[in-house]
Amino acid sequence: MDKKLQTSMVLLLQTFKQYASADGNPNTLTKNEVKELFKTELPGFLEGGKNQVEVDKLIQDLDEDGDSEVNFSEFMILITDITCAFYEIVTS
Ligand SMILES: [Ca+2]
Repeated sequence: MDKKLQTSMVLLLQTFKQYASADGNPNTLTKNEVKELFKTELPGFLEGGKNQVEVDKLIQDLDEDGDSEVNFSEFMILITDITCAFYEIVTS
């Protein structure tokens, strides 16, 4: 399979856009959109977004510009962190 990285990048973009478009600003994720994304795309992570306190804390940590929503750059930081954590597990 060629172009795995390119395919992954397009999927990241499409996934972000899909959830960000649900509500309000189509370029940012609200708390509810973050919860939906976790529940569907990362089940098992933060118990699928069920723990509101953890979701709130995560958004607070991610939200570098302080607007209470998660933009694409902030989303990518999260994905990078999670992917690096997986890498540690897989290679240890
Ligand atoms: Ca939105």
